[in-house]
Amino acid sequence: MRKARVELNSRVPLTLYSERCSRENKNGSARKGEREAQRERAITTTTTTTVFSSAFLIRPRGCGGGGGGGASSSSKSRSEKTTGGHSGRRKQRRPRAKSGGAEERYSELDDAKMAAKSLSRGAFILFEGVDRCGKTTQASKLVDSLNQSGITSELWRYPDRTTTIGKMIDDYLQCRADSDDASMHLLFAANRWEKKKLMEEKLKAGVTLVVDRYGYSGVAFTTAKRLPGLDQQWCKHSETGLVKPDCLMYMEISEEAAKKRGGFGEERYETTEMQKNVREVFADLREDWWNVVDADRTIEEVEKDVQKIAKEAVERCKKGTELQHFKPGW
Ligand code: FDM
Ligand code: MG
Repeated sequence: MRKARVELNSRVPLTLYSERCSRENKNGSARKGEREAQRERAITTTTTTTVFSSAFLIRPRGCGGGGGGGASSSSKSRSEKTTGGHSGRRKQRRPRAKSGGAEERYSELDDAKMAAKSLSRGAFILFEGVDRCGKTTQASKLVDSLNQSGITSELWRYPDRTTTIGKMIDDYLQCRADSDDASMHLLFAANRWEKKKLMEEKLKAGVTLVVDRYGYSGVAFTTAKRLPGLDQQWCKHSETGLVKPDCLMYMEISEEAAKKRGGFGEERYETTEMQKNVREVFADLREDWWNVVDADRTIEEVEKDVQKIAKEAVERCKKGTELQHFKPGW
């Protein structure tokens, strides 16, 4: 048991903890020894590493009285990591165990529950698709309906044309400026990187972010140019490390339905050829976990599906789940 803990929590100063425990037991505190065994049984019932380690981190307090010494900087940083920066709040709310094995066992289980709760956060819901698939309409409808039902949500869109980088992108898209294709791809990505920290903070604070386009558009549009060197792998690289969405709604619209929704605007990529290529790259990027929404239908029909999928994602994240990031090669 102790060996297993060492593997899972190698950054926690275990020597200190176990030395203290054995000292106490040697001093003839049989009751404390039994309490330890009970705690250990309670902890082994928790299955996830996160919950396990969070419960464990509180052990030095019960073990050595106060736990200040044991909770050195390394265990602190571990605690912050597993609780998404809410460790302070969790400490304050922790019910104090008075005495007796049973009560303390319950308090350990409370700790485990609280650890899971502290991972509770907002959901990152992403809309992707070709132009005129209705993602902007659906994204803003979703934010309204989530907020109305008490789920704090914000609508984000990429490119974010309000930042300095975003203004350069806007000039490029509106053909007021020209630039190298690789550098433009990196600017679109930089526009996401510059908001990564804020995005993480919002999600951890419980805000649900409904995002209109993200890195998938980044990869799809640059790859759609079919330029040597700017292949999918190269395009994905600049997204590695960014926050990965919890839920992706791919708004699938047929070419015929898209045509019926009016002509193209004046922006750089709004051409039949480009949109056709983008559609193909999106099909290639598609993964099993995506929600493919039939966007050929009426706004109301699509909205119904979107809301159901989104609310499930919100619930999942509310229960507690760690933020995901794009891994190398994805
Ligand atoms: N676009 C969007 C890119 O080329 N790369 C990106 O990373 C992103 C997010 O910008 F033509 C393109 C896609 C589209 C244009 O988007 C602006 P809107 O949603 O059509 O305004
Ligand atoms: Mg557009």
